[in-house]
Amino acid sequence: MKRKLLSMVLCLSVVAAMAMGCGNPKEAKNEPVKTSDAAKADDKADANDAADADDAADDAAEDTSGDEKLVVGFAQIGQESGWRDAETMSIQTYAEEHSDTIELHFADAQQKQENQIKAIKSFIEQDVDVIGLAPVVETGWDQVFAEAKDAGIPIVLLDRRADVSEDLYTTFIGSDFIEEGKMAAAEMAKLIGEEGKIVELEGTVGASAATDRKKGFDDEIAASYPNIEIIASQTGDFTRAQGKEVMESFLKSNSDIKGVYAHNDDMALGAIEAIKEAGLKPGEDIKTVSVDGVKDIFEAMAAGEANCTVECNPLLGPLFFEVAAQLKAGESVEKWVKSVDGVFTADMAAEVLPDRQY
Ligand code: GYE
Repeated sequence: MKRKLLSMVLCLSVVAAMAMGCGNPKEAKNEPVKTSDAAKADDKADANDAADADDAADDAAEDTSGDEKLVVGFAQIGQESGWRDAETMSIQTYAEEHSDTIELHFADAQQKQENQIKAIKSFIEQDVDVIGLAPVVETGWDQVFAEAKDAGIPIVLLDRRADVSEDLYTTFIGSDFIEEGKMAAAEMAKLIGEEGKIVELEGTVGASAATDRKKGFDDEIAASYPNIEIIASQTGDFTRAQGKEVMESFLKSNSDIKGVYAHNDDMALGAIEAIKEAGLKPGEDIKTVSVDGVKDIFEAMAAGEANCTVECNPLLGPLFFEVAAQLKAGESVEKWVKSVDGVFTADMAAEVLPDRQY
């Protein structure tokens, strides 16, 4: 009882801190974190037919468990971006709304792989039904995944891939990052008239979302746009602060940058600040293309300060629990449950902005 109260207090401060935009208290330990009613209001949107997923997850959880709950451990990366916060909210809200059939153990690894590994080990000890993981980097998972496999607990990779043999995880739910990079390259080419110097802000070193967004973009530029030159490419770790810092240094050493491609919107938003501080106009003097589709980039596009975003939907909670319920029921799932991404340009921003859910 005491524990429940503590977790509610914790969760209320999480939601309050998130609402103020200052990040939430770190959850280094594997304490279950529950969300409050306030959070639910923010996360009503459907992700990839989330409504269907919602029903199916409900059915599956009820059909298979009787009065036994679906117990899921989720090892989140951290709070590096608006996208990540939206995903966390989607997972926690879904679990809270289905607390009669679902028990969620949530860990925030504060961007550290060692914390994610610790969380997985503790989920194994707790003998959860399914382990969910957004792997901060691609490599280094073999041993702990093998431990989960030995314990008979399936691993579901959410939103980023892990570089392990296929028998060590059940499925990957997420986007085709190479395709996102290619779409971004085509948009950048259009924006700058297929010629000129551009710079690239990369995501976290070793993260599949960064490696593949770079590969898709760079390969497409090299193959189809001989007059576009990527003059600098450096990591900004998927954060706004580092996106700004790296862009500042790019601007100091180059005077003729025509475009910036950022592996996520937060880094683009940081770059926009740096461009303004350098006395240039983002969206005009320097065009922007980024990935995610968070509300802030739509606002920047509507204000004429950003040009394009490739949407990557973070509202994966319903789908994740649907898959978890299927696994608990012993059903097989596809090896890759693919998210569908789309391109949004500045001219669409004002119209779609009121309906953006994250
Ligand atoms: O694009 C970025 C986040 O893994 C797809 O991680 C995700 C990426 C997302 O921090 O904003």
